[in-house]
Order: sequence, then structure tokens, then C-alpha cells
Amino acid sequence: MPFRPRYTGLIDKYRDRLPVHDDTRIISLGEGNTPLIRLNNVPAQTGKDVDIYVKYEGLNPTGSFKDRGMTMAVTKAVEEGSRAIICASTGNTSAAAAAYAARAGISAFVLIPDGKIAMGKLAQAMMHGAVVIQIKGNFDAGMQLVKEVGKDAPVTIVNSINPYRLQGQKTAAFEIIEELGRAPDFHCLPVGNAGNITAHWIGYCEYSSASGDHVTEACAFCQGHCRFAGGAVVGNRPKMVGYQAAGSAPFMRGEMVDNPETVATAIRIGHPQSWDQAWKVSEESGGWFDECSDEEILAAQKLLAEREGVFCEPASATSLAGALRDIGNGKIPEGSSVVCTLTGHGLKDPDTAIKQSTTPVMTVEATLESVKSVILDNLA
Ligand code: AN7
Repeated sequence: MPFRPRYTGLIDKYRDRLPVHDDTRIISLGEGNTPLIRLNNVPAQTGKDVDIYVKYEGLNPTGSFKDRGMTMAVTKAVEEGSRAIICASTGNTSAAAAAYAARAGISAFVLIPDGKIAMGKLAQAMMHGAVVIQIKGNFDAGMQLVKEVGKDAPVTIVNSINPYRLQGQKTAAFEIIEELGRAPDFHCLPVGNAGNITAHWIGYCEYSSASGDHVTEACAFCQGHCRFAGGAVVGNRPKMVGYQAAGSAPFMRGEMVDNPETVATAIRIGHPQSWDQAWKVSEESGGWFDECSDEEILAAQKLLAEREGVFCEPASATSLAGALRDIGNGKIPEGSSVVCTLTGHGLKDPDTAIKQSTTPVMTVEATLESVKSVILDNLA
């Protein structure tokens, strides 16, 4: 068998495009390198000629895209001598922070909205030994507290306001270009704080520029962490489309939302931290924002699970729900290639999955006869 080097995570892979030094101690769990799956059955259902791919970020080590940002944020926190990290979270950031802190041997403090995070995510934060602080308030209140605490407590904030987070997350765009040989025409993402849509745009712009330079205004967000400045765009870049849950859609309202609500708890966010950057991304790329109802989100989650064998969490399905609608109405024209990011794994939120499933679980006698009769009754 030919020797193939072990995959050791996205910082190792893209170190010349990331703010690390040769002797930086990398805190990694082998994140990144996630599958880009071409949908086989769903596109036919639209009646349109489109290529839809899903980037299955749920297959990262802690089950969400947050690992891409967290490997960078924790690597840099450790390099800078920090002994503790802190974040507010709707769940996935807390799971990633807890895991990478455990890996690094430092402490993690996570603020989560009381009763409003999915069970799998809570289990992760607890299991990895984070100090879990449930607040009687939502994510936005937690974020405000974290910003204030971060001013004088000896903790590093690892929410996406930490610029290293977006640097790690931009690598998802690199992977997509490398697999498709070009950028897709449209890239659809669920939007909460809008960090990920911003990070992807930074990635596409860097990769498509002549010199690996940053060429986007949104990239001002890198705060100097891109290697260079300037450079002409040579490759294609996608239109970036951000979908929000209707009950927490500040980008659609055009202003912050104070009491966001949605079944997709991961994106139950009313005060996005990357507000200005995301508007720039939308403008620069020629994309748009839209919203999906909870019903549309759950239907897309189920469609993917039933028709393609891909299980993502509700928030993640928002990207496909929106894309299917915009393919249907022609905003995404025929002949397009579309990538939908599936930000988190379906196992994160088993309660919502079981609640919405219409497939009955049958209980029968433990006999050959009863099992056979179930099979005969249920053959497709
Ligand atoms: C599955 O964990 O904000 O627009 O605190 O978990 O970059 O915020 C999660 C966000 C989409 C939105 N899908 O990404 C947190 C948190 C899933 C998520 C988003 C989140 P951004």
C-alpha cells in the first residue's frame, strides 16, 4: 500500500494560510476534511436541473463546524499563555470549547441559555469537564455578559468575535474549491451570529485571489491576520446566501430581534455579532438573506435524512430549506451548482428528531412470526 500521511487537522494542512508559527503548539482533534456529498435524490424532486452538494460539517470531531474555529482559537489562546477560555453558546460552541480546552489542559467556562440547548450539546460540555453556567436569559444576554467578564477576568473569549475563529472556519471554503475544482455558484448557510458566512467569504476571496491575498472588505474582520493585503480576484466566487429561522431573523427585519424563538435552537440568536461583516458579504458576493419557518426547517431535515441518508440538526437544515425554495422560484437558476453547509450533526438534538418523526416504533412479541409479519406489512 502506498504511504499516505495521516490527516492531522486543518491548521497543519493550511498552515501557510493561517496565523501560526513553525513552533506553535497546535491543539487539534483532526477537525476539517469533511465530506462534500452530492445529493442524488433531492434535486430530482425540485424538477429543476441543479447540482446540490452538502458540506457535512456535522462530521467534525465534536459534531459541528465550530471545531474549525476552535482549533485556531484555542491554539492561539494557549500560545498567548491563557489558562482558561470562555464563551456564550447556543450549544455547539460550548461543546467545541469544552473539548478543545480538555485537549489543551486548560479550563473552559460556558454560558448557555437555561433549558434552550439541545441535549447532546449539554452532554458534551459536561462530559469534557467545562464549567457549565446556565443563565436565565438567552444567547444574546450571555454574549453580553461574556464580553463584560472578558474585560478583566483572566479568560480568553472564544466566541466568533475572537478573530482566530473565523480564520479557522475559512478553511471550509478552501476544501470546497479543492474538491469541486472551482467555487460553487451559490453557497447557502444557516445564519445565527453570521460568523460562518463571513468566514466562508474570507476563504473564497483568499483562495480566488492571484496571490492568496485577501481582497474583500469583509476581510477587514481578519484584523490583520490574513497574510497579505491587496491582490486581484482571478477565480470565481459564489453568491453567499444566508438563511435564518423566521422567529429569529434580524437580517430580514433589518434590525436586532430581542426575543428570538425557533425550534432550531442553535440559531436562536437575535443580536448577531458579525452584523456589519455579513451585510458586506451579501453585498460583495451578490447574495441575499431570507428566512425559513420552523416547519420548512424540520421538513428539510427530514427530507435529507429520509431521502439521502444524511442526518443534520434542525439549524443546519435551514440552508437546504432555503435553497430548495430559491431553486423552486428561480432565484437560483437552472444549471447552477449549489453548496449547502450542514453545520451540525443530527445526533446533537435527538429530542427534536424523535418528536417530529412520523415513523412509529413497533413493539412486538419476540417471535419469528411477529417479526415476519411486520416485514410483510412494511415492504416498500
Ligand atoms: C448548528 O454554538 O452560535 O452564523 O453558540 O450551532 O456563524 O453563528 C451556533 C451557531 C449554524 C450559526 N448552525 O452560525 C453557538 C452558536 C449551527 C450552529 C449556526 C450555529 P453563525
